[in-house]
Amino acid sequence: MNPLVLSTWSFGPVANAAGLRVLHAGGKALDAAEAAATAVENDPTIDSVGVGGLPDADGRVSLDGCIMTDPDRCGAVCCIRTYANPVAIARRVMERTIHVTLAGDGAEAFAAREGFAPAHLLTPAARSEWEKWRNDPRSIDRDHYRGWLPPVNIEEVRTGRAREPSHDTVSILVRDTAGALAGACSTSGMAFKVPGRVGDSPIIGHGLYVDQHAGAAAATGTGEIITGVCGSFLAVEEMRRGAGPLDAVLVVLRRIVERFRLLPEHQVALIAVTPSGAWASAALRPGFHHAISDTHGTRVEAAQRVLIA
Ligand code: SD4
Repeated sequence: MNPLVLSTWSFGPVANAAGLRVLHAGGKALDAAEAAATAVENDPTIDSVGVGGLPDADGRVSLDGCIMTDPDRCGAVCCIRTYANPVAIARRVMERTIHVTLAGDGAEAFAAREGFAPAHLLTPAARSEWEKWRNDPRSIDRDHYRGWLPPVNIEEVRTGRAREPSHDTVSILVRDTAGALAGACSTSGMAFKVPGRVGDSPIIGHGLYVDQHAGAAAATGTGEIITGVCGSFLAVEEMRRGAGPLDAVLVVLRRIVERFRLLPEHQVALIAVTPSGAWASAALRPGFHHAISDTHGTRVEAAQRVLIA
């Protein structure tokens, strides 16, 4: 069977290359998903995942991540402040504990016991972005904890002159040569978030859901919105009922459009893979790219469908 790696955003090739290396060496989808996430987490130039991620409102980086192959095989960690690789720690939670999710100090103590090496996550570049944000009076509506940068110019994002506002979680779906599925999701979360905030990414069913019998789906974008519709779970359940992967993710995006009063800075994108290897990507708004590696090589492409043009 031909392997497949599908990941979010234009840094996806970093993830896919690491995942493919594992698959070509005969590794399983789970190992490939972990390797793919780890490669992005360790790249300090990517400011939304792992080392180099933008910090919270207090200037402290906190990472979230999860990994999954089936309803009874998943692990997650939230609010990791001193380790670079939440997905690898999440895998240990899955494999070495009876739990699914560890958060904060407990997750860090677990990582220490498991022998993970502490890392300094705040890079000078990320610190300087945070300082700019702190010092820009337009940056934050402190009374309402909106915690966001000056208004997004969607036209500039659309034409590629500006990047999307830190909607850059790496979500990875893998199908290996045996046809097994796995997924991983890793993020530093919303930039300059309220300290303690956890988005969709490490929550099973929200940022990621995998079921060998139904398919795999993963999300990126405004976590509060994805959580509100259990985005990845909903997409997988649609595939279980027979929908193709594109129709499945469109059901999620349409539900969001129906049920939320969307602001210009809200973006959500989903990727999905079926057990037979069909895949899809779609986004609420223009600007989202996925990276796909299959028999035709690796390509970074715009979402197959955009709901709000
Ligand atoms: C979050 N969903 O923490 C993440 C952020 C994100 O692409 O996906 N960015 O809300």
